[in-house]
Amino acid sequence: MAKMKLLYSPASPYARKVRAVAVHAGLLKNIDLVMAPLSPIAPNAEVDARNPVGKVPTLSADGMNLFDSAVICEYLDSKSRKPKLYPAKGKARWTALRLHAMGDGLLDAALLWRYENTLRPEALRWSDWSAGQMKKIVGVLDRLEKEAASLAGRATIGSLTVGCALGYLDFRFADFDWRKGRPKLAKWWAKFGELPAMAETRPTA
Ligand SMILES: N[C@@H](CCC(=O)N[C@@H](CS)C(=O)NCC(=O)O)C(=O)O
Repeated sequence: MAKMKLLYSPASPYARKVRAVAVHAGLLKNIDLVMAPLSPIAPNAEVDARNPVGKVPTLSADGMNLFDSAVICEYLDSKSRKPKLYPAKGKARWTALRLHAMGDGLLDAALLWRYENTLRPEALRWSDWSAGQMKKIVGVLDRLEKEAASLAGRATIGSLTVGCALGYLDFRFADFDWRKGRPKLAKWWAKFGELPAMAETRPTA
């Protein structure tokens, strides 16, 4: 298989999803990992040249530049000979995709909160905006606690994404005790987080 190239950041939870899928699929050895530091106010020329949205992860493979993480994950899964992370059909598929959307939704809100509170000049910060993002984070966590049973069983793109989202909260929101009042989710993550796909992709600053 021709070498692929992943533009990524070791702290990015979306890029972690892609790396986790690559570990699960046994494809990491086929991917050159290239660090591409960036933020909305400090773009990266190499990323911009491959991805008009200017975000990581961006994967170059088969003569294509692929983004965003959901597309890259599905591409890697399509190349995998390991058990598929995207169930082919039926309720299993929609459960996995819905969990994927919840994990990504949590991450989108967490990243917006963080940009607001770290990148934006302090005098311009808007607390209602941050509170609105935090409400989404709490809403997803509470829903996941109620639906923790749907995370059980073989890993899917849904459970991997939820894992990356919880790992991101541990990494960037350490003071926010998401485990409090959510024992089922905490118990699930304690075990799931030890899978190679998760253990080998822990975020670093
Ligand atoms: N929906 C995108 C989100 C990717 C994303 O927001 N990545 C962040 C790093 S964690 C980024 O590139 N931010 C730079 C920017 O927003 O300009 C995906 O799933 O790939």
